[in-house]
Amino acid sequence: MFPTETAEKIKGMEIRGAGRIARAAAEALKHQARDSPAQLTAAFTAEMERAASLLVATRPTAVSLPNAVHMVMAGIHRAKTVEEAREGIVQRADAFIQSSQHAVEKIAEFGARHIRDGDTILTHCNSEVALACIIEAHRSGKEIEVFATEVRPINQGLITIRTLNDAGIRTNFIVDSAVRSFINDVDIVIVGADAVTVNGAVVNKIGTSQVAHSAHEARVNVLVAAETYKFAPRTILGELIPIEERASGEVLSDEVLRTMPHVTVRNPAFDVTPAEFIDLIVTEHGAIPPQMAYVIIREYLGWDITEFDDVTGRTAGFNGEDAVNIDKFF
Ligand code: RUB
Repeated sequence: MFPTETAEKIKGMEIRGAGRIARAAAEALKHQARDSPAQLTAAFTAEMERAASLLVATRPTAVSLPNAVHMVMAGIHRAKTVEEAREGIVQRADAFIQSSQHAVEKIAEFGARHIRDGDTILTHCNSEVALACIIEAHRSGKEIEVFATEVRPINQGLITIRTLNDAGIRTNFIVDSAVRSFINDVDIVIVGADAVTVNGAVVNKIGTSQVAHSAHEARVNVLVAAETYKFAPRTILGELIPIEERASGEVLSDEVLRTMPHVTVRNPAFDVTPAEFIDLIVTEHGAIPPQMAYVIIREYLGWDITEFDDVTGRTAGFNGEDAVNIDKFF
């Protein structure tokens, strides 16, 4: 799929979930690079940068998206010929996709070890990597049960219960507001992440912070499953993660809303869970306490603390290809 179509699908949430968005963007850049008719490196670079910006603009919160685009675009300005630039993009896109899939498998293996035989797990939203941990625990023979939330307003919980059902895992489907009523029946909360900031806060589907708060109060451990490319380098510079606010129609129909001129619908798609409500973040390199997020950003993303101003890896503070060493993901 090419960037325009991929961008539409990401915006329309046909492609969703931070990991899938990142892989789809890498794939789209690869297709664009392969198909580009550009003869000159400047024209090729401009075309790729347009595609990169289009993809990055689709959803503002999942940091996996700019990180993936950054990794794929890294070094494009150093290529001497179009062929060299094209090959670089294709190679880095393939490497990113492969390392991302490998990361999910590794996290599943590590995360499953935190689930004990007989545990009841609560999950919120639909996270590929959180579900991979749960499914791996089940596959390894542990007797487990899951509470899965509905996830208003888009109901991603329906995808989650379908996946859990297909894996043969006993699942309870609850409305979001029932979390506190059931939290004492839960042994561990496992969720995914759209972004992890330098201070260990986790940005994930709206409602995650309420779930984590309830779990903290009930002394239930909260585990976040997050690949390292979901960590947000720019938070080192004090940048905040923008929280996407989506259309009111997802919550209340325009027809009904029109009858209540004094009412405004607010529909943030994500919220921020502070580090103090999170016990562990499981990455493909192992589990860390949230307070160690900075180390992941430094060691595995390789971003410099100095300023950088775009997603293409051109500017100061980003050390080019060596800095984003995709091999580090393996
Ligand atoms: C999805 C969501 C997921 C994270 C992690 O939100 O919040 O928990 O993206 O997912 P949306 P994954 O449905 O709005 O994209 O583990 O699959 O990357």
